Amino acid sequence: MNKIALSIVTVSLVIGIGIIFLDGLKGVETAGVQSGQNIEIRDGVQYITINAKGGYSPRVTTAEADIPTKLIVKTNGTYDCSTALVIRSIGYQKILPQTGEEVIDIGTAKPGTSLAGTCSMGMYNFSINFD
Ligand SMILES: [Cu+2]
Repeated sequence: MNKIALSIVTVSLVIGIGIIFLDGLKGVETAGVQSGQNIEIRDGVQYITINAKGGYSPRVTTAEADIPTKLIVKTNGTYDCSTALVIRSIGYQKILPQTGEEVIDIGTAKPGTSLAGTCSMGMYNFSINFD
């Protein structure tokens, strides 16, 4: 890597960390969204919506088991690392667009199981418990 590329990377990292820090502070206010408001069942498919910005919201969702389920992860001007989404149990890892909706098929969960999502650094997380 040449010096210019290296300094671009360094500057990007510094800006990135600053934004992550600021968004992390904002995330504290938005983390209180209640579970249950983010689930919709349409044509036999359960859709669970998670907002990704300065962390994931809601942090904990209780959803229905035994029904085909899709996770919708929404970003909206998200410049922090919550765009780097990892759902280890299904082998999912992707950098989401800064604004958009990512639909992830998570299959049909068994009762009593849960699914955990994190940012790639493990700093932010959310979980979905299936009843
Ligand atoms: Cu992170």
